Amino acid sequence: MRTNQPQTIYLKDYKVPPFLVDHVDLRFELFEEGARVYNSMEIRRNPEAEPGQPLELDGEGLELEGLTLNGLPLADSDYEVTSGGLRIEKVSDSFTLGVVTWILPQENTRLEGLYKSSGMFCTQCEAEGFRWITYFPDRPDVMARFRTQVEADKARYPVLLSNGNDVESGDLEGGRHFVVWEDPFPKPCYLFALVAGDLVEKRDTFTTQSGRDIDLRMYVEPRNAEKCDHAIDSLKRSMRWDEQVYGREYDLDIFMIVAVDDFNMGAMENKGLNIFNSSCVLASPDTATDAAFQRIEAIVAHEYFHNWSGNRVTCRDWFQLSLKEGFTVFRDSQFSADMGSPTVKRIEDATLLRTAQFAEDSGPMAHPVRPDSYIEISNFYTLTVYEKGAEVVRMLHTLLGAENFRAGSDLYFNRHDGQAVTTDDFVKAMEDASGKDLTQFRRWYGQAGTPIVEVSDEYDADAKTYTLNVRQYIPPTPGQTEKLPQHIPFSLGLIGEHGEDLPLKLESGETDAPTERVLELTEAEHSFVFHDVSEQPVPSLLRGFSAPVKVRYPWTRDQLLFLMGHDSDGFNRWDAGQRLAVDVIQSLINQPQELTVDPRLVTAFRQLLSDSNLDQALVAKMLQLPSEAYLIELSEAADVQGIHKARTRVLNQLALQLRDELLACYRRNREEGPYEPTPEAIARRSVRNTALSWLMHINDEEARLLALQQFGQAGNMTDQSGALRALVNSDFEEDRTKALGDFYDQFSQDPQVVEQWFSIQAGSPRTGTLPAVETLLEHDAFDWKNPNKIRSVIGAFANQNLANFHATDGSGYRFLARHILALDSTNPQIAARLVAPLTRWRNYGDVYREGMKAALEQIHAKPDLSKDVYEVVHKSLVD
Ligand code: B3K
Ligand code: ZN
Repeated sequence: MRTNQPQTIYLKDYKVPPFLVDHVDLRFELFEEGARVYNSMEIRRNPEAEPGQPLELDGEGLELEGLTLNGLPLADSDYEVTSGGLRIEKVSDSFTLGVVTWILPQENTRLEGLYKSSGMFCTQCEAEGFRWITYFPDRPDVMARFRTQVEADKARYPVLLSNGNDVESGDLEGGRHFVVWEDPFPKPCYLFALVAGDLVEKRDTFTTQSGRDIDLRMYVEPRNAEKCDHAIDSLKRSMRWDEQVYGREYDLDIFMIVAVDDFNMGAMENKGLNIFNSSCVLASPDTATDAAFQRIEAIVAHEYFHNWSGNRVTCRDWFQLSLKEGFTVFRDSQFSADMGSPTVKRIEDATLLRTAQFAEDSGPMAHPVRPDSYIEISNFYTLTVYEKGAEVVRMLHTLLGAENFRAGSDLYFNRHDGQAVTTDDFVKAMEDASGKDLTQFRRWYGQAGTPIVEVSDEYDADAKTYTLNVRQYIPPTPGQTEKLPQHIPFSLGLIGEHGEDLPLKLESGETDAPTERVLELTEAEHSFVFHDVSEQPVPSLLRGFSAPVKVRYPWTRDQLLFLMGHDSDGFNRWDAGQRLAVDVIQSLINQPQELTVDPRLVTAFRQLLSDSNLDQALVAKMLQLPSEAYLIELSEAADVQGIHKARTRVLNQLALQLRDELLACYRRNREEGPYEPTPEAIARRSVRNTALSWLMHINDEEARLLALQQFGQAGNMTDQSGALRALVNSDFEEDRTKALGDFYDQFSQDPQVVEQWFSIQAGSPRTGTLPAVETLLEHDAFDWKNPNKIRSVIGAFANQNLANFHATDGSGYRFLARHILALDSTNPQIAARLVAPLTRWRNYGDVYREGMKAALEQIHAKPDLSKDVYEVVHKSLVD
């Protein structure tokens, strides 16, 4: 067992920093055996803090080599090195502190602070990584101007980068050289970055709306030189969009992007020097799928948008993380909607939220968008803070309207530029600019859990009134048993018998009534009466997923079919299809084989496959059956094997009955011309690859030939990996083995493609059996130090391959626990993320629960468990 209980940090304990740092002068000497960091800080007492406090700086894993106060060495008795930092009891009101530390980037497997990744030095400081580089007040409300000198061997590390502008460079003795960087904008140390390596530079220019030329520079390893165009184009589109939609212009003269292979997450918005996981920035049509192209565009935009929402205006403390993340995710999702299909983007966001964030909300780690406490902040980079946080901002946009929202964001940026602020400051700016009272709306930040909105209706044919009764409540979450009603924008329409939208008259005789309204739910219960309704309508509820809530209404299958075919809201058309499929699948769980799939579902899918006048981007989404993960989320005591079998049965039945339509659809959507990642082309590829995968599920011989042909002749990775995935999920064992071998031989030198190759296998119910996954871990290309490889094998197995992971003998759980324990010592952040599939053990059926719990207990018992893993495991086990 862990001997010392890790400390919990509370929002209510927040105090302003006792000392401020105005300026930091850093000098890095990078060597093969380690790095020396010279840090000189101009510090002064914070006039707003309690007087007389000692100076305390954060530091972890540092070897202190020198310490001076105003240039004079400090005596040993004048300071104390503690486990988490450095304490100097007596200091004056303003002084310069010099610190020299020696660190070991080569041995840094945690990938926070300064570390080495394939021969280059790089950093990751958010949230609390800077303390692994030097002693410093490592908190976001201390904002300083940074000057950074980087020194290294010139031949090995010709490129030396840091934040801001390069102001000086030159040669040093012994084949070494240096570059000095100056960042004129004060920033918290979590935005500090350094890169040193042998990298090629790709250059471009962007002219801002006010006519300034910005130097765009992308740095990658030479083998990746041809994979930069998409990221650079995405960056330019993002820069233009942020000017047009938010009036935000870039502020430095240079904007740099660097790709590194070993990275704990997707990317990082360091001021002027964004660092990316290679898999989230490098792309070429023959190595990256459509999904990767879209992900890259979104992440490049996200990091760029942080320059205003995060960097110019930053967070006061880490409880406010959603201030920058929720807002920036909302901004990147608006951007992606504008670049492609808004309905498809909304479907993707809602799917992620309903599958994974709702699960988080009903599990042991449930927390508000603005958490009240944490043990390890890295564990709070969650779907709740990011995606639900973005939904909260979206609801503000809906409630205020686009114009007031823009006025609110202008006020927010102008009022708080250069400051570290709170989510409440954000809402206040929206409130002040719009004049709308957002008092109750603020509960979205403080209450955890997914609101449930129950709807019932009555139609009075004589009075021609239609009444909607709406009730909202939030189930209890850990530490929050009583919840108050929230302010929910609830968008709806009513559909008449011919599929037309009916006018929504809240008063009888109302003229020009709209056919869509956003009702504002504020009470626990409401009744809305619509007048002059001449026939019993079908309600289209929560159009566009206007709030992150669960809607309950007793739809019949016929009503869902009707909405699928007629709803003018594309999102709700898709949603009706999902609800229908969920209902059909759920009704077949553990039912006798003779029970057939509802023929109405078959008819609905036939229509989707055959009508080429439908929006193919929407059709591509509507053809996807609800995932096993979503079906599990919807269950009380999930029967994973039952869900897997029922879903597979529906898939097989649909494929058998629609074979001819699937083949025709495949042929109709065959690729023509050169690869283009446009929404239309992406939709076509998605539809045809879905058709192929369904046909391969039933081992269709004609489809087999098409799959082999597509695999061999594909001109892009979407089609090539689509064919590979279809082969892998078929019973054509010989073809599958050969295709996997050929694919590896073709791409063995490309880490991003090898990661796809791993995840296709580990995520497949056919090829991802536990022994096969164990074999993948032994593969030469697997690397325990590379988070992408860990995610593509262990992550894909535990999160996508649910039938094998949840084997009823518990072997999948023991496997995961074993690897979490090993990773806990090398990379605690990654280890903690891998615990997630075990945390909701209480929501599973009896045959699963004990095994999941036992795995958690086994992890919990490790002595000196990292606080990252401890927090997740401990919270999962407490009653
Ligand atoms: N801000 C970073 C995330 C940092 C995660 C640190 N554990 C990337 C982003 O959200 O843009
Ligand atoms: Zn972000």
